[in-house]
Amino acid sequence: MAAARRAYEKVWGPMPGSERAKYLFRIARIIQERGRELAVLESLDNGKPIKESRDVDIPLVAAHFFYYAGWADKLGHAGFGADPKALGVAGQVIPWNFPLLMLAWKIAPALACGNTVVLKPAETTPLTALLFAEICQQAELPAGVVNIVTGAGATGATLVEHPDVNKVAFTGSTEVGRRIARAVAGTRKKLTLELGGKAANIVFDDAAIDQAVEGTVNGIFFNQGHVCCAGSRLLLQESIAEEFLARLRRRMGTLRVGDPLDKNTDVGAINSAEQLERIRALSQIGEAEGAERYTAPCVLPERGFWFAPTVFTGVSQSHRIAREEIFGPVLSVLTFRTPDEAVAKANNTPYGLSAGVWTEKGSRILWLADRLRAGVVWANTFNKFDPTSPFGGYKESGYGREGGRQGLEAYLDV
Ligand code: TXE
Repeated sequence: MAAARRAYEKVWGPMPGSERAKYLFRIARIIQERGRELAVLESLDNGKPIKESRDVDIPLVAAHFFYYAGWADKLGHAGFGADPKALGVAGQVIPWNFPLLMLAWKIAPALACGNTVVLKPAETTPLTALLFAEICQQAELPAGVVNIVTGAGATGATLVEHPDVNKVAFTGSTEVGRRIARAVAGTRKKLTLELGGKAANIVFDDAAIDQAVEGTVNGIFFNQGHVCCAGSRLLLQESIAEEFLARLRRRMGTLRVGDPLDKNTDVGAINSAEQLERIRALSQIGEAEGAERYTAPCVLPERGFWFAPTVFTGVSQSHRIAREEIFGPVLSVLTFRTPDEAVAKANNTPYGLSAGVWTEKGSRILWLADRLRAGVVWANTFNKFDPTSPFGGYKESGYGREGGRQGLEAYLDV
């Protein structure tokens, strides 16, 4: 904290934006150059398939640094006032599902605006954050601008409660988010929270079915379902439900679960024994509540933490698997008849992070996007991310936005 404060007062805060931009561009380029190394390390540490860390995570990390590098010298007169000021030192706590990408979402805008940071990675996935610290040194970023502190939840709490922190940014569970909101209440710290979700992926009878099946698979099995915006509730229009589920099961039969470092793997390892236990427990509750379980017929490796892609049908809105975030490769299927019913069911959740709509009707997409209480609504696609688009939740999914121009507001006095 002292190093971050010193760097903010003496070096990074007073530095012109055009100079800060040079460092951020340099970091972005080194991330690209060392992309393979970062991808392998991310898969080793987190368990996600190498094709995802290589083609999704690491390219998005570089894109974030490029994008916010571009903002560093353009903050004045961009809707934030003539000469907006950085906040000071940001304390940032991130989860284990997208370790380096969550770091990029937090650090890139903070630095672009002139803040310095102290970041705590999740206890099970600190490796790419530590390699990132090395990359900052390689980019000759002034000492103290970026500080990585590893540790468990208690370290995160210490960081959040530290009196010298000006801004707290958190991504993680809703429960810890609430605890952090309480800790920050009554202080002058600025806070943004990105918490859980229970997204509805809504498929209408006029949708391109095979594309929607693909989007459903990507929506829930991408990154083993360890995704806050995962399409964990599939809402099918009744007339196509049977046909759709038959095709979905067939597709699930072709998914390869296993070694994250194998380029052919589609679904990798569950991140920890604790998370595996949570997924198992909620799935058992789903069965006990009377939903019908289908498990993809795949061979799981003997050692390690694995969970086969799973779908529950006959799910009703009161079932816990329709209400609670499972954060694993488990899909709950509900049906609807009319667009109004789809909206009502989709919004019947304490969360509001994302939603998906599958239909060939443009007017229907706009009609739904207007009514779905979710920060992101995807149309005929799912889990698409872009640094230019703000991301964040309604309701218990948190507040504040990351990404885009809006993502700068969290790190500026406007
Ligand atoms: O999260 P935690 P866990 C959800 C998901 C998952 C559940 C539990 O449903 O099953 O949360 O996961 C740090 N003060 N999400 O237990 O504990 C912790 O060290 C400050 C959704 O792993 O919230 C880690 O760095 N920090 C989610 C980070 O918080 C504290 C991503 C997240 O861990 C702290 C992860 C405290 N008191 C889980 N206690 C999403 N939104 O994507 C812990 N931490």
